[in-house]
Amino acid sequence: MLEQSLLMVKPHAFTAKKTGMIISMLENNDFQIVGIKSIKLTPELARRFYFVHEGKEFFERLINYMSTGTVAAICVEKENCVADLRKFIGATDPAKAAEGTIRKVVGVTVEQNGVHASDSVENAKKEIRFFFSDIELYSYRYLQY
Ligand code: IDP
Ligand code: MG
Repeated sequence: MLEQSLLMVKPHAFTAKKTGMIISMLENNDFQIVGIKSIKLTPELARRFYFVHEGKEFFERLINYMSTGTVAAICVEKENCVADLRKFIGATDPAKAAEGTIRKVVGVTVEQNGVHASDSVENAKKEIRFFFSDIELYSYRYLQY
């Protein structure tokens, strides 16, 4: 089924100028860009985005890290997008990420693992809505030039 998902480039990867390469990796693997922006999350916004992890041992560090610098939010579309994107980003721990995955290439540590991707169709819808309004999303899939 044609689906959309949300990929976020984390602060260290954005600062290290990896965003362009990540976009190329997505486009070269049939993920079509439907929306894209950069934003500096406040701690409050990071808390809202990662609320499911509230109370976990790493939560405060994650919130602090995610609000240290710019992130890029990218809404992508393809068949089976949510599962395919999770597979394409690789394991949470970059040391365990498979060859050719985004985290294998840009991940440094479990926290600084380069990118976030939605983990379900339902969460993808919420996360896309978190970053984008209607006029910021457009699927050119059926346009022909
Ligand atoms: P995911 O990003 O692969 O979906 P989650 O378990 O949802 O992984 O965790 C969200 C984020 O929290 C991870 O991407 C990672 O940056 C951070 N995180 C998860 N587990 C740990 C940990 O044990 N130590 C430090 N950071 C962690
Ligand atoms: Mg997750």
